[in-house]
Amino acid sequence: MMKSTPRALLIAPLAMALSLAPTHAQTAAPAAQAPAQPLPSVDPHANETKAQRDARLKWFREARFGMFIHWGLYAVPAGEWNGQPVGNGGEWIMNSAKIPVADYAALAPQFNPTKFDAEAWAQIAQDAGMRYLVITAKHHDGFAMFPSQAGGFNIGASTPFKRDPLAELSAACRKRGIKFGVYYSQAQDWHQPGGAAYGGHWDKAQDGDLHAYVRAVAAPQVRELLTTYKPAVLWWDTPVEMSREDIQALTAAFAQRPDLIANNRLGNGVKGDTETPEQFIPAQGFPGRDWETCMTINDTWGFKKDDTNFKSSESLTRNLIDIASKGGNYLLNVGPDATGTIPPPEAERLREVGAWLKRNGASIYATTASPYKRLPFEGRATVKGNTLYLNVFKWPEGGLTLSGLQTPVRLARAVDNTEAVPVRSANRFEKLSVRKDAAGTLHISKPSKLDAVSTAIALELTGPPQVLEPETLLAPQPDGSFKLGAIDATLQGSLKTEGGDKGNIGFWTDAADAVSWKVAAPAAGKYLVLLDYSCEPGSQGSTFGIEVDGGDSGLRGTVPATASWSDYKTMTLDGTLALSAGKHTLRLKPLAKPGLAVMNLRSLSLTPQKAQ
Ligand code: H79
Repeated sequence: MMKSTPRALLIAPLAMALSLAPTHAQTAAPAAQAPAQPLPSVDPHANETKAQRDARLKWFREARFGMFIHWGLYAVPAGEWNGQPVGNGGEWIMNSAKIPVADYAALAPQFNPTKFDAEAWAQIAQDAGMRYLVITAKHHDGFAMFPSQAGGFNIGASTPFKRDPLAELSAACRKRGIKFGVYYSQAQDWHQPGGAAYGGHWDKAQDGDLHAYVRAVAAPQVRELLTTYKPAVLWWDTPVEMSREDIQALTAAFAQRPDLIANNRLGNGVKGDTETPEQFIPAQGFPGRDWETCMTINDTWGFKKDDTNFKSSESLTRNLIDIASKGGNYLLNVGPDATGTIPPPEAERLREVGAWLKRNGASIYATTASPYKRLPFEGRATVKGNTLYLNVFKWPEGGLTLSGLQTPVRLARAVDNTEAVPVRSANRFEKLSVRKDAAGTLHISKPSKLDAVSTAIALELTGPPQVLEPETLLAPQPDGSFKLGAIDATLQGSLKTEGGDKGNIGFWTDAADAVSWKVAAPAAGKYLVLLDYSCEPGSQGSTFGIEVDGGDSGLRGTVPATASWSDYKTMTLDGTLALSAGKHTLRLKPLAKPGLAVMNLRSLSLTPQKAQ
């Protein structure tokens, strides 16, 4: 299932496993050539100024919440083939069940989603508080959800449904001020000859040249999409083996949409506008980059009739708050069925998120990332101008406190208290008291009504929030042991954390990347070192060492395999780590990486050894 796949490592193995024509690496390079001139960038936005970029991305940065829609022919089998449930996402069924091209194409005449109502879908998005929408114009199965001149396998030519969902939906969005976007799978296409396929082609009808496919189908379809539906977002996916010429062909029509926002999945090193963490929330965001977490509402993107593992509206809302606090957007998916209906349990959860946003949206929309890495309560912070918003998931028993805020508080108020203050207007709100103690810590009074999902509070300051957060210096737990987790780690290189407080450090595909923590040892002592880690079979055997304050401690480890990237085990290193009293920097540094990645690391624990 998608849930237990090595999220941190999805894209790399995908690129490696695709069966394609020989790559440049496999072609013998001519010897003794003059060094190649760096080629001009193929990124259409490479030359814009910061001001131009800020203007282009303004709406996206303010939007914070969007609807992803995966809708296509795969809604017909709905996760089942020949009466058997098929694993993986519903939109992957053709590949997962290795369905022959002709058999899959035979689904098209059965696809007649007469209940499709673009107005109703756009209304669901609007009621959820979503400010943009991205729909699959063509997924990996190669079926275009719009009548296309550039490929015969599409909703206009191949189905009894004689309508154009993209035209209807883009119009319904425009009416409501919702930005309209399209997803387009530019490399994988399991129907057209030459299209790429994860794991290789399984039907001769798929064979052909990828670059010819891009020229004949993908690039012309992208042009059709940009000129006909005038999308604000273009969402590429699974880039593989895209040559410079492919990229140029695919982006040739960008000139028609100068304000287009395109993600980082085009290929050939094009960075695009947005980072796209899939199915996870990066623990520390992507400082300096715009980003968007895309996530399923259950465990599939495309409709599966048996998947009822819906996330609660509480966790969806808190995900949105978490993402906003890290400066990102939440692109939350729905998977409409073959009749054209968004499953009612999905619509219902979106309505509930929307109800919370209606009351507390000021703490989300048009905000920027939290100035805090950690808060002393379960919750998150965001910033808008001179206002610091706190979203408190669980009101602390001992009252709400906040340290490190240097900017004076002018006024503290509840963001939502429509019940406590019946006549609500711009200048009617519930005021909260703020007391500053001798240590400079703020104590904020409790609003009369707490929200079960998250209580939003606004601290209006005399200027933009200045925060002096004490460096994350980890103190021992009551039993004398130290727990060094992902959220407190300092990451070097391209390492990323995911999953918040209980998260892990992943994407460890470069052995030059290291991770460190700062600890404060109350007294000199010796510690056993334990790792909470995972490592998929095939990637085991990486070795690493532990440094203390830049010096080699002599401690070494070798990573054994666990069942999968999501199966965590504990390993104890041979020997002990000696720490003198005081502050130290501990660094875990790979020495060799024979496989794809070093490991996923949840935490390092130091357990004190009794003096002999
Ligand atoms: O459209 C959604 C996914 O279908 C698509 N991106 C999101 C937005 C996506 N395509 N590929 N991937 C994500 C990553 C690859 C996942 C894989 Fe697998 C893991 C390919 C093989 C193992 C999932 C599990 C698909 C097949 C088995």
